[in-house]
Amino acid sequence: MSFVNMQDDAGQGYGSLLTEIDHVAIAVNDLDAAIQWYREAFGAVVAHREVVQSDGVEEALLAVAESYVQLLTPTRDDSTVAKYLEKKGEGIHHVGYRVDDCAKALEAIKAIGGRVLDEAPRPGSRGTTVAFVHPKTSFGTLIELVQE
Ligand code: CMX
Ligand code: CO
Repeated sequence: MSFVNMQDDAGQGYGSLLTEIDHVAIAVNDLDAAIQWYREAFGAVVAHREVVQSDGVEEALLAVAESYVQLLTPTRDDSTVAKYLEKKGEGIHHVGYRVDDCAKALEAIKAIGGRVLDEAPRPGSRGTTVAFVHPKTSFGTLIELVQE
């Protein structure tokens, strides 16, 4: 089996707007229990913890190389994550793709007829700029575009 290394001099994939997996987000019922499990199982520790009022969630970011595991729990009943937990139970909620320019990546999705959840980039956790893409557009995966 051959392997073609599609990288340019800067180490980026050719032409891709995606520069890194920023985070894998997992919806959990008990944030502290999930943090403890990751610590016991992997020695993983919390690099950042934050309540994001606008999304009705509290999240803990566990650093993995240049990326994060984002443990996510609702802070109120009308949070989208509360609805998710109720309907589907605990599990992978979304994937955060890191991009250099969130607005540009969002426009690229709109240009191919994609359904976006944010018409324009907005503030995310840890000072990032983010925009969400509807899972029905992206093969059943809720995507968060993350610009640091
Ligand atoms: N991943 C994949 N599919 C999902 C999903 C998810 N996380 N959440 C809902 N869906 C699917 C449902 O299964 C349902 O599909 P069917 O119609 O086939 O049954 C459909 O999407 C609609 O689901 P719903 O339960 O009615 O949910 P809503 O439309 O009310 O909300 C969504 C879903 C994606 C629009 C909403 O979660 C949203 O706006 N998310 C963006 C913001 C967000 O997730 N914030 C929290 C994280 C913040 C952070 O990371 O910092
Ligand atoms: Co996220």
